[in-house]
Amino acid sequence: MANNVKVLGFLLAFAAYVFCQEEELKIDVTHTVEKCERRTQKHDLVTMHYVGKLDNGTQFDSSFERNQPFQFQLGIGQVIKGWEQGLLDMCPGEKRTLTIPPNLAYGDKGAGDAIPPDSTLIFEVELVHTADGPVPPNVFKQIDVNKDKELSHDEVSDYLLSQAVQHGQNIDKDSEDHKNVVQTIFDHEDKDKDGVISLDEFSGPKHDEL
Ligand SMILES: *[C@@H]1O[C@H](CO)[C@@H](O)[C@H](O)[C@H]1NC(C)=O
Ligand SMILES: [Ca+2]
Ligand SMILES: [Ca+2]
Repeated sequence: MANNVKVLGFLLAFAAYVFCQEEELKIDVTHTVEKCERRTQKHDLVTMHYVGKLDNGTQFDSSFERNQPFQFQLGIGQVIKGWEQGLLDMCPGEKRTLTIPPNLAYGDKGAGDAIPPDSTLIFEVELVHTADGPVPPNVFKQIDVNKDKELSHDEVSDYLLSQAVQHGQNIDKDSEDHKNVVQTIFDHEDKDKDGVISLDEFSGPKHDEL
């Protein structure tokens, strides 16, 4: 019985995964500008106005109503994936309608009372301003001391110890606590369980250009 439930759970998760993969972001440019000073790129600080709606037309958020545009940095996970992808290569003054499937928005959890689970979101966005933002540190590169583009147990362990020292803490490298922390990181990050964390697997700050 318990096994059947497990198998069923797995099949459902797999089906949801396959289904989600098929859903893509839709970008409609609704207003273009003739003279574009600069197009948005990863790590830009962008200022924008937006109206957010559910796909049945119910509005759940609007920066116009607050009378204040929203500012954030692209490419560092501050906003939903649909925004990260849908606001690139955009000119100040340009307007777009983004139709964002749940897997690129708030997924099967939804958000607060306003956004139910599995909601497709429609955002009407207008880029007000864009400017260079700070490039975040490449943590992967910092950890990968021997530069083989993989993180070993020792490299992760040494990195954590060096971070602790920088924060004025002294951790015993052979303590159970420290070993558990390293193991937890590998449980989470080493997806294919080959004992090293590859650049693809690594979920922390990294750049493609290594
Ligand atoms: C749209 O969906 C939301 C959330 O399910 C619901 O609260 C709202 O009443 C719906 N609006 C319309 C116009 O059907
Ligand atoms: Ca390495
Ligand atoms: Ca791996």
